[in-house]
Amino acid sequence: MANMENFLQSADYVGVSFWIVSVAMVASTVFFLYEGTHVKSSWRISLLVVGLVTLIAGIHYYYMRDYWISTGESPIVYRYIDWFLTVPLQMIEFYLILVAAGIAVSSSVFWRLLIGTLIMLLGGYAGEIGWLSPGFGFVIGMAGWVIIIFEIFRGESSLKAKTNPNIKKAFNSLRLIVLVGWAIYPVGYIFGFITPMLGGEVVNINTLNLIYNLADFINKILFGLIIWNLAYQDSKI
Ligand SMILES: *C/C=C(C)/C=C/C=C(C)/C=C/C1=C(C)CCCC1(C)C
Repeated sequence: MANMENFLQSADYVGVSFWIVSVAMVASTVFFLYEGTHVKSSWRISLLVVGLVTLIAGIHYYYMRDYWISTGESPIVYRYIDWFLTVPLQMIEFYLILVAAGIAVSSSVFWRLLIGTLIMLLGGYAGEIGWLSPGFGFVIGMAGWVIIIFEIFRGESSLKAKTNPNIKKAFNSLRLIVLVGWAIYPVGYIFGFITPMLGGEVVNINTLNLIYNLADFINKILFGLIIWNLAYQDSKI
């Protein structure tokens, strides 16, 4: 008999979700990089950045998928290395779309977004690998997210974005991603770590990974499509 446990099984629905997302990341990378050559030159760097985000995620998903299929464990290290690279790139994107529209913003906008991101991810990582209790890691992670939300809803970038109607629209969609799309991650964490512990059970890695995979699909590919649409509309005229 062949060594079947190294291959995807039909009953492994979390494995199937890893598989689908890994392929979707590769396909969207090709799409974003290709489309980047067709938009107005001021938008090219923005599309390159979203293509890099899905490229980095795609590489990590191939490893996460194999790790999951052959061990049945949560690929925590791969997942967080991916997030530590891709979330800052997405934060740069907020800055880039303002710059692409010719709006001057100070670089402190980017630094505030980066600091919020690092606090958010370090809190989550420490909670997941057991450096901190899952509950305490969660509280730190939430604090980082609040810093980001504050900057894009009330900070300098939000005030500057209001000055251009096109950018205002895009900024509103990106805000929705960060507020609603990103909310899927802490929900995954709660279902994976907090609720099982309240019931005295171990971590629920199936639900955790399924929700994270769905969240990455939405927040990387949909995020990229919003930027692509903005670039596309702006290049037509
Ligand atoms: C491409 C990857 C993205 C956009 C990842 C985003 C991750 C988050 C928004 C994670 C958030 C978390 C909290 C707000 C609380 C603590 C646990 C985390 C790290 C899952």
